[in-house]
Amino acid sequence: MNKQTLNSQEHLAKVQEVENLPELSQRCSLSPAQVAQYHQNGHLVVPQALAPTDIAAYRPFLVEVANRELAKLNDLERAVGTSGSTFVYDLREVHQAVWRLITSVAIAKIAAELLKVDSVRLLHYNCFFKPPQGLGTPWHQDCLYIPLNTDQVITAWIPLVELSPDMGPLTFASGSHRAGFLEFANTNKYSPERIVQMLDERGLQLTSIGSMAVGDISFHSSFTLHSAPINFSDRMREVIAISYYADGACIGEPENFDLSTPQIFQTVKYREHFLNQYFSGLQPGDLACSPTNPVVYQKNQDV
Ligand SMILES: O=C(O)CCC(=O)C(=O)O
Repeated sequence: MNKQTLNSQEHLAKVQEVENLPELSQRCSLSPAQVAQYHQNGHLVVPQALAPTDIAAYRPFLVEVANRELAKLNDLERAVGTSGSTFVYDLREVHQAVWRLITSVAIAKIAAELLKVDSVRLLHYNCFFKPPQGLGTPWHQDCLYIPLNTDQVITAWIPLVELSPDMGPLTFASGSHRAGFLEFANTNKYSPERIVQMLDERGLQLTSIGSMAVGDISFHSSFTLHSAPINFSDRMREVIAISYYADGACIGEPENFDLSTPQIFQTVKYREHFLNQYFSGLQPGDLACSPTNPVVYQKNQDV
């Protein structure tokens, strides 16, 4: 919704549309087995975490905002479906409909329960709109670009359309979240085949999400190594991702990265971008709290 190009009546109608959006219903109670599975593997699909009708109601706004932001990326970034160097979405200027979704208790509560914490903050959100024949997403760990001193960061990966296995589903190295920083993550030093071999040598099994229905949400830890293959289908893989962190986490010390590869250099730049834009003025050891990163779930309390 571009406010500048709307007359006041059109603008009012749009505002009304946002106001009429449903409150996302909480429909999910995690079992102890699901929480244990998340901790074992570092990832978990929660079936029907949201009502498909809720996703359908929010989708037009999410797609409109995503398309506007994706148009600003370069061709390579658009082919992958996201940017590895700047925010595609920026929490400092968020469309109202998107804000309602990304701060919704329905998703944040699941994130908190999987992290086994009482309270989570919004870290950031992103879009992963991989076009037909769009390129694969390289193997990476999110923790390398997140400037926090905690492993209690989790991402909710939310398809806006039904996903089939040929649409470039996320692929995880199950259990890799327990292996710390992996030297072959976020680097183009190794071919995908070599990485698969190295994972095999470490006994880490690959798990592809496969199909997902609208309403299913995949959660992964920031330390879990993951990638996605090419979108072989003729449909756009429309996904948005919301990341949360345990309230109380602090700004971390920068890692001592080997900056000899362009990809890791890009990761370091992205980390700096993150720090400057969202946690501006904060130093390592400071509590990671800022107006752009509010508490979105607090146990036994309405936020
Ligand atoms: O959707 C993708 O291809 C990558 C998603 C991702 O890296 C993430 O959600 O952390």
